[in-house]
Amino acid sequence: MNLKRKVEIAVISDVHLGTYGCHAKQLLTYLNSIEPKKLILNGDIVDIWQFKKRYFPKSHLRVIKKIMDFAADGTEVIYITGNHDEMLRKFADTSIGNISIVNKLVLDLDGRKAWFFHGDVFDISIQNAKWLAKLGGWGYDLLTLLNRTVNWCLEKLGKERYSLSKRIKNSVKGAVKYINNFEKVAADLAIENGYDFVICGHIHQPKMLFMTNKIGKTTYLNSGDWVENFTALEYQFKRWKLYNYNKDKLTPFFADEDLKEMDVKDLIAAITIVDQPKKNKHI
Ligand SMILES: [Mn+2]
Repeated sequence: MNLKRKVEIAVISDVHLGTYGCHAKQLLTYLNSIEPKKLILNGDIVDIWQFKKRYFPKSHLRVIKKIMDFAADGTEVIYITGNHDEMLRKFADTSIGNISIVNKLVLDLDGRKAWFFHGDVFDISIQNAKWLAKLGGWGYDLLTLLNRTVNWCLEKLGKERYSLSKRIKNSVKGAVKYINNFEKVAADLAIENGYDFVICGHIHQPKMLFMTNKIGKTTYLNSGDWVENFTALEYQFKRWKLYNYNKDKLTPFFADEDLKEMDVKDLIAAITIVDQPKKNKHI
């Protein structure tokens, strides 16, 4: 019997696997409860910056295994790179089986255009982002370039890279302003480019906002994170829904038993050996 909830698209971001803040168990429970046609991983899924700390527990491996199982079972998995997993940007526009890696994504959703990107493109300066947004199609590309150049220079100078989370933690007042600006700039950029939806992550603020300016309107969505909020975005029956693990009830489901019984060695083997023959899985 299949009791999993069918969704057309599920979007998660800012999971930060490999860090102490990541709530992999809750995420796994959520992933086990759904059956998405498309799974969009909108950046900062694996925290490669933190890798040197050598923290990668079993539950974190299980999340990776689960994502690969989705792909093996026919879910289209799209990994959009973020700033904590930007090493993957080297592999942008490549795909292995049902998994593809991209820097941004545009989808047609029942005749409406949806634009997905992580959102770290606004880190360097929201002021610059504001006027670059006015450049329409060029705005995003120029911002990407600016962001990379500044971080490249900082690294060459032996300085620390730009960290939004640090900036946000530095002042609450500043954080609120920054978040508002982030949402506004993302929406302006989307309107300028004619997108009906703009879907980001990065700022760990789950949200669904209808936004207008002089030129037009758009819907801004943010999938939140699995560090504090435990949220996801779901698209089904032509509408978006913000899923909240702590508030929304899970549909009754059966955990994937084979995943539960696997030990660390098996899990590592399962996610590193390609073309592994598929076991008989009960759904
Ligand atoms: Mn990020």
